[in-house]
Amino acid sequence: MGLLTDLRSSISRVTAKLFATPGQEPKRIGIYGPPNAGKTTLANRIARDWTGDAVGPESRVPHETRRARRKEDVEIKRNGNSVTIDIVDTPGVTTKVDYKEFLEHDIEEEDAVRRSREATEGVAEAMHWLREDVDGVIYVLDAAEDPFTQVNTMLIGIIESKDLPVLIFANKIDLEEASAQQIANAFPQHETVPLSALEGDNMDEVYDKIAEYFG
Ligand SMILES: Nc1nc2c(ncn2[C@@H]2O[C@H](COP(=O)(O)OP(=O)(O)O)[C@@H](O)[C@H]2O)c(=O)[nH]1
Ligand SMILES: [Mg+2]
Repeated sequence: MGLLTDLRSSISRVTAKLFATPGQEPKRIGIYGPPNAGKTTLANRIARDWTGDAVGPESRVPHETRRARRKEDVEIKRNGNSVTIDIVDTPGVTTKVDYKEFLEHDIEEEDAVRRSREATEGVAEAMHWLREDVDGVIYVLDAAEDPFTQVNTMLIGIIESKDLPVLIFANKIDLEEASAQQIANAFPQHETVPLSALEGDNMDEVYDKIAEYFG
């Protein structure tokens, strides 16, 4: 970006801040969790429900979201109140990104290596955003998977140490083997909301809680 463009965008950011109605500044809500938990499916459902367009592609291939994606100014209206949020869909945070995972999904080796490199950078980027740039976190877990992992414990710990408001979403409750209770037991200090982002189950409670926690 050129200096002039930079300057112009800083000026417009400052002016926007100066003239914004107090309390109307959108909150930046990061959607975090391990790969394949359904973060992008959820981000897309929220964006579609309230703005009509999606955030990005959902995929059975792990690490399809390798960069943070953002949808700005999503206005959620609840019980006469409205909250405006910027949804940030992040790559799944994991201890291991292996290019062989991509090979299993019929991706050529060269492409697989590139994807795994991007996924690793994406994880670093997601962690940077968590430290610097989000006002609240939606932590998405696959309710059919074991919630007791080092990554979950570490991320929830970081979120707690930053005193960020956090909601835990127990996703994929449409699956027979899903247990939202197991997730609630794993993180009793936080509120757990069961949902199916894919089927759209329990979205009313999801929006009530988003408005309550982040409004
Ligand atoms: N059964 C079921 N599958 C889901 C649900 N949400 C997402 N998925 C599937 O889980 C896979 C990963 O979803 P995605 O949103 O890309 O996960 P992300 O890696 O966390 O962004 C895709 O195949 C989705 O269709 C859900 O609520 N129920
Ligand atoms: Mg994703």
